[in-house]
Amino acid sequence: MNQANPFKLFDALVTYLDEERNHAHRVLHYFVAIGRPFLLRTDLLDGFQALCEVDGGKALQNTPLGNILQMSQEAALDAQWFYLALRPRIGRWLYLRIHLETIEAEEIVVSQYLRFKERLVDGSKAPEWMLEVDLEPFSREFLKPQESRSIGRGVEFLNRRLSSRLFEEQGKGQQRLLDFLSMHAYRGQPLMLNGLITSVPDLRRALRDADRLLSAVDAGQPWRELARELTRLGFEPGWGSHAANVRDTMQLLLDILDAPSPDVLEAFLSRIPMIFSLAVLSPHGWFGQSNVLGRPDTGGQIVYILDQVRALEKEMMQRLSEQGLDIKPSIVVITRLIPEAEGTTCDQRIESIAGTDYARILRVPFREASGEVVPHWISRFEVWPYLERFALDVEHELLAELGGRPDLVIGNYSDGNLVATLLAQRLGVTQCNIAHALEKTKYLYSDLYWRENDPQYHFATQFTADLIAMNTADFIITSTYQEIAGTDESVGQYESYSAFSLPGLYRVVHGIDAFDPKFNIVSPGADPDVYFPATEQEQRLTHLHKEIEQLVFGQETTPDIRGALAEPEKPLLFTMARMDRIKNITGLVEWYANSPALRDAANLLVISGHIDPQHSDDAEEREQIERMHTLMNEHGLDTQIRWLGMRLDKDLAGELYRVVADRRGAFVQPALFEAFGLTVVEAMSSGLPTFATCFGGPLEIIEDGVSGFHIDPNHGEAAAQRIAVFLERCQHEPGYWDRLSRGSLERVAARYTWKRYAERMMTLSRVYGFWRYVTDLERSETRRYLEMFYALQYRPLALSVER
Ligand code: UDP
Ligand code: LCN
Repeated sequence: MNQANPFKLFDALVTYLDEERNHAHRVLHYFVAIGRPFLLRTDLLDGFQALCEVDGGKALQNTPLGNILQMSQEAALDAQWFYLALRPRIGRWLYLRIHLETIEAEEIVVSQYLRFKERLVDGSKAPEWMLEVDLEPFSREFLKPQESRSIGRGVEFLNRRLSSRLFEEQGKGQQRLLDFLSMHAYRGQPLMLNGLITSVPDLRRALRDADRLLSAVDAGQPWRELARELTRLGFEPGWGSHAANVRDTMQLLLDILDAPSPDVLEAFLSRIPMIFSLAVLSPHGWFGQSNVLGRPDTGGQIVYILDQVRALEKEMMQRLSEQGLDIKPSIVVITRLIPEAEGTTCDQRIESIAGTDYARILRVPFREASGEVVPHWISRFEVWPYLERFALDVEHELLAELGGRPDLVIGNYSDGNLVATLLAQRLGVTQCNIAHALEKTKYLYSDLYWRENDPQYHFATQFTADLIAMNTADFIITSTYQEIAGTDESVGQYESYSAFSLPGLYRVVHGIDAFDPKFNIVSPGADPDVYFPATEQEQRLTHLHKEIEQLVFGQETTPDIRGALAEPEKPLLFTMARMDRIKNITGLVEWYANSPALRDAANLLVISGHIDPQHSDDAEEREQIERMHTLMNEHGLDTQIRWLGMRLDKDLAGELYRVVADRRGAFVQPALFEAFGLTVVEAMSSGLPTFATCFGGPLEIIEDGVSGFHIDPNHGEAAAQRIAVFLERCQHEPGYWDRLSRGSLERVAARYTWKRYAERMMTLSRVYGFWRYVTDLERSETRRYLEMFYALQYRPLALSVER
């Protein structure tokens, strides 16, 4: 990407357009001739490249116009104007327009740009006046990081801000810290400080006295034996389990009072007993522990949450024990209760979560306005009219279940984040959001053409909910950097909410800022008890081998299986995903079908969908299943592809990855776009070389050629070639497969583990809880603005979704 100063480039463009009018005219009219009102970055770059390659085109290269096009993200045009949205660097945008007759350029502001797009969509119907949503003025006072590399490292920035603030405010910051420490309690039992310490000098004195006392006792002496004397000094439980760590915590606080540093502040805050109970929201449901994966709406999100709560419970228990508190953590995953549960547990109110002691699923039904319970499953695109009432019902049930408020509310996906907003506001607790997959960037022009998509997707409602929830959240966890801010080439999922328009409804000129310190990248992992390398023989589930042998290499087909491998000794290429269009399983089958080299080198194992399209209740899935059959028929693939139209349970899937690794195969994730991609991490954790899409999370998870390979799903032939070359090389150079396998394992161990996730999450919730306490007053303006937006925009939209 061109990192040159965009303002200088703009001046250069003006001069160029003036001096080289002919060339510029040719370029601009080339794009007009395409005949589309909106052009994507690839259209602009490919078009310009094509122009450079024709006669006389060389003169266009390295011109200011070429440079501007290089940094363009999209264009909007009619017969008179050519508008460009420039993204000179990650998260930064500029807009300009060029008049197609005079060939003069001028810079414009974002609302002008959006307005032009609205006119292109709605023509003369586009209203003169539109609601403009602008959240920027509310954060004018807050410092934000400036560098793209700081995006997603919000807590580091916040710690720096907080520590300087504690220092700057001449004692006021320290008093706030004292107030904060004094308010901690658990069910009426004070923690950290009691009423004896009322001023910062008192606190310093007490800390010094305690330090003296602790230096004289045995380091391992438990809190209970120290309690009497420390309570007399003003301290309550929570500082540590024994003399040594109590002393460490107190010294951290003394250091902060002397001269706060970001690291010490984080270390201190992460020891404060603040989080005893969590509410995790995943409303749209079909949430259970078995037989629930595979609905078009459920997949990774359920796997993620179940693994997440197991890891969080462990971490909470460890911290509580280190803090010397005999308190049991409590985690409640809240989803909707579905009476028509089709043999799953989705109709049970409470279900304990396996592998935990204190975590459970609490199911609360959706209700009609009349109060009647909604009996059937509802797609995630249609849950909107039920959520407000659901949030109120959840509040009652949750308070009863926990015996009080949760300390942290974690939302999942657009619906969960909106309910998290409602709950967190009403209960006054810290809110964390997790998107999993924002739909906005998945569907091209889902904002501009929201009306056309409304009957099926209700994007306007969803994006309005997203905007509200991401702005009320105290912090947002993302799985990757690109989820926030994309790459040099592509726009981030959150970044796409910074400016957009829903023609006829409202226009967003500052919706969210990718640089906001509320963003933190905390990536999930894969359950290490299920996904581990094939070489760990003693842990292997060998009793499953017979079943796997039959499933994969059996010569019989059943109503759930198509194809039988004629040469089972060949390595396996393995893929497993829901059969959505965007997962592109049929794309992979087509690449395979058309690549003699790949067909020669390996068999293909597909676990996806159903064999009989009648077994699917989803139109998109049925269409993909039909396509699979067509491909298999047309290319005669039945002896080379084994297609299992079923969902495997976790243990079986885990062992299967290893069986594929035993045979020196590879995993392929061919999606057109993948928000994160848990299967990629699972395959890598099993030591399986992985080929995954270059669009979305896998681009970041895999380092190309080191811990796997990127493939471009839009260039299937090249992708197939890449896989074939790899397999051939493994034949001649056996160490090559091992090298990639090792690379994958090292990568996940360093970045994608649940242990690391839980540590970060628990630290973040404390730091943001403190930040929320320190800045609460300053946030009320934003809250009021968003409340109005909720009432005037979101509610009518949600209520208009057909029940
Ligand atoms: N999965 C499974 N059995 C299947 C198909 C999928 O257990 O037959 C699991 C898979 O192992 C992964 C999750 O479902 O944990 C899919 O998550 P991913 O992030 O790859 O995609 P999503 O479905 O969320 O888009
Ligand atoms: C949803 C997705 O689409 C996947 O890419 C993620 O891996 C999953 O959620 C878990 O966050």
